[in-house]
Amino acid sequence: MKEKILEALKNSEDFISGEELSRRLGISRAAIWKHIKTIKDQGYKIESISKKGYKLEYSPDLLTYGEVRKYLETEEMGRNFLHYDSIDSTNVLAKKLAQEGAVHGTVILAEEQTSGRGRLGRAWVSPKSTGIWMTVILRPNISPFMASKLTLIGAAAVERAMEEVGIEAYIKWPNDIVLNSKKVCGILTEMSGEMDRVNYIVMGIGINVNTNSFPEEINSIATSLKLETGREVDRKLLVAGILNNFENLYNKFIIENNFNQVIDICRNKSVLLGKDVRLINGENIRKAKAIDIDDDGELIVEYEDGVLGKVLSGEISVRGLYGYV
Ligand code: BT5
Repeated sequence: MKEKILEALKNSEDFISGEELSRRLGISRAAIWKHIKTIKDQGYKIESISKKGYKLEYSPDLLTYGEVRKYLETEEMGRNFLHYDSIDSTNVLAKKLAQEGAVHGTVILAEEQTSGRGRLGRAWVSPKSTGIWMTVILRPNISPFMASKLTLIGAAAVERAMEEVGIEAYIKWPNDIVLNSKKVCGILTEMSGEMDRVNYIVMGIGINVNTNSFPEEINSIATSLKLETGREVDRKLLVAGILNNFENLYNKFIIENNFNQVIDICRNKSVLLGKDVRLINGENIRKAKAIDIDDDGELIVEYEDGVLGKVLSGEISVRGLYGYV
């Protein structure tokens, strides 16, 4: 109901009376007044004048479904959309909701995460309303070993969406998006499944959008779209753009088994190819040269002894990025 009232206010250039709203929406004027109060508490400025009614003066920069919806062109992604002011981690909640049966395409988005997570239990810095911290719940009918491909679909969708808002970003296989040699986005894909069947997958995407500064410990490796472009970027457009592109690329892969476009994007926008890299596997570090990304999304490397190898996932560091000299 709250969304409907906001919608009506947004569509009306002038004041709209409580009576009119109550007639249109079939609830009492007292109920309208209560909803208006909650909407105001969210940061919307609504002028109210007796006899005239209500007028929306200002909408805050919030990533609610009501704000994102008008840019969404999807059928499934983001059509069930849960928005939180503050939450521990969208991936953690997504897993719980997926376990309880949440539908494919459900998006959980928070303005702030108090315990955002990266891979291997690392922390993800997620300050209030300056970034995009969201997780999509997916229920693909694929075998578990295909799951790592979804991270690449996510990375390609983020790259496309950034391009659509005029930002040229690069992909650091498999889960980072990079701008001017610094990390602007990370993706965390987690799966629940059995040997031959995926139960569900949650894909968390974290993007530093309008962040002005970072804590000391990541200051040298992290950046934001605003810091690199010198302008504020509309988070709503970016969220919708990611979901639109993701649904497209995801359906091509799942329905048509067509992964070409994703691979093309990951290859053309790769920061790794042709570079000397270190493959990090716990304590084990191996030097290699990144040669290609094959049609399955695996990284092809050439080790120092000239032997070629395939890397399915993992930690890669590359000279010139994130402070590695
Ligand atoms: C990632 O892990 O890059 C995956 C990040 C996924 C975050 C999203 S936000 C929505 C969803 N909910 C969650 O709780 N998580 C997902 P990894 O490759 O392990 O990189 C983590 C490392 O990146 C950290 O150890 C830091 O060095 C660095 N880092 C932390 N916060 C950062 C930030 N905001 N921007 C750039 N780098 C950051």
